[in-house]
Amino acid sequence: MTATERSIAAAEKYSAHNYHPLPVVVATAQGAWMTDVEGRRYLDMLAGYSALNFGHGHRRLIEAAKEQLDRVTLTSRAFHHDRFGEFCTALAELCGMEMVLPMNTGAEAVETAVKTARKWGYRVKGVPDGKAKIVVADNNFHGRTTTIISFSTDEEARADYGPYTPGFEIVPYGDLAALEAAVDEHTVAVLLEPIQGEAGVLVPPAGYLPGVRRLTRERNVLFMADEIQSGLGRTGRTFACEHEDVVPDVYILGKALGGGVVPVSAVVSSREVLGVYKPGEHGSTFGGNPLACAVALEVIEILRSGEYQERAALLGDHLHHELGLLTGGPAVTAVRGRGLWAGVDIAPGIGTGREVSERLMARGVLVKDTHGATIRIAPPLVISKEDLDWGLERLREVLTAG
Ligand code: IF1
Repeated sequence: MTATERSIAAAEKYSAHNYHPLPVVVATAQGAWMTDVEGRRYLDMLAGYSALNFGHGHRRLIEAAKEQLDRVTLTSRAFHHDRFGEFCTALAELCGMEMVLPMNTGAEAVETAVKTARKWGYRVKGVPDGKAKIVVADNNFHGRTTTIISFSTDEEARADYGPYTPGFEIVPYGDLAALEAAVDEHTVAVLLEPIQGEAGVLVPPAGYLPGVRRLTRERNVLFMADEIQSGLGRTGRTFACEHEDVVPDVYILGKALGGGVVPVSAVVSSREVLGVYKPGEHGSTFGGNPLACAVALEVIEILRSGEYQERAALLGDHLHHELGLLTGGPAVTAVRGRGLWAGVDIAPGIGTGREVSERLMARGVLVKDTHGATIRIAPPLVISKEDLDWGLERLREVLTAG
């Protein structure tokens, strides 16, 4: 057996089959490239679903982690530590907000946002206890906890997990009239991805996000933007909401906030909103730990220069120009996205998203399919134009080889 076969066999035998990974076993990675156990190199065009915006092994992030490892890695929130106040200050400033509640995974941050909106609804807005409603969009993806899949429209994500958490209403994404009709006196928040990732990198119609902003402000409802995948440079701006000059009441962040080194997530908002918490009302063992804060502080410092946002904007224009040339041909039926983020719909005759992903893997490019016929392209923002063009050439080969 090869090293690849041995590793996959062990995973098959001893891990639950809640994923169907491509048959590649990564051993090392640097920048936009990964190397498997056989020494074969692959261009990473998934970047950990945007957790690796700054690439694999970013020197400043690794150094920040190494330095903190020799100081203190965990205190719990029972005590202060010397990176915590610094991290919360820097993140609040990056977001133009007043307060931060740090967690670890994206789903934990979304759950925290749901709890925050409900508590704000009862304690500030004056919604009767137990009546709080949160409006979400169809085809959303906000994580995989029992409450979050309760408002999913993806049967694969929610089947067999009932009974489901009540208090959510689903409206069509991009439909302002439907959203307006759903918001009532018990509505405490609207929770949306500014661009829907798992749904296939769906950019909402122009004017939708500003319309959501206007409506939620008029109705005293929190606009909570899940920027876990769309945020922190991916679309060519720090936040995807910026493309339409929208500032939500609440940012929900994760993935790239930890630089692909450690899980770091957070809810960022005003003192009026996050000020609803009293000690003991919410928490997490690892939330805001020293190692997470040290790495996230370096991520925030990197983002402050705007260099990665600029790269994603410029290279993203090139990416979408090249993908646009494929659209309308026999192989690609549609392309969507912003910045260094694209969803490419493959024509049925060419193959499924999974089949195209496997053909790309054979040519040294790693992407992830989503919902059957779409492949997601989201390389680390550190990718060079040459490497991006090399990856696009492999895609053209796969799409024309048939
Ligand atoms: C998997 C999808 C992407 C997210 C948004 C919250 C979370 C995610 C907008 C939760 C996480 C990940 C989860 C991962 C694959 C990936 C994914 F395919 F699942 F839907 F990116 F599109 N909000 N997305 O995208 O963050 O708890 O995972 O840290 O579950 O397979 P998490």
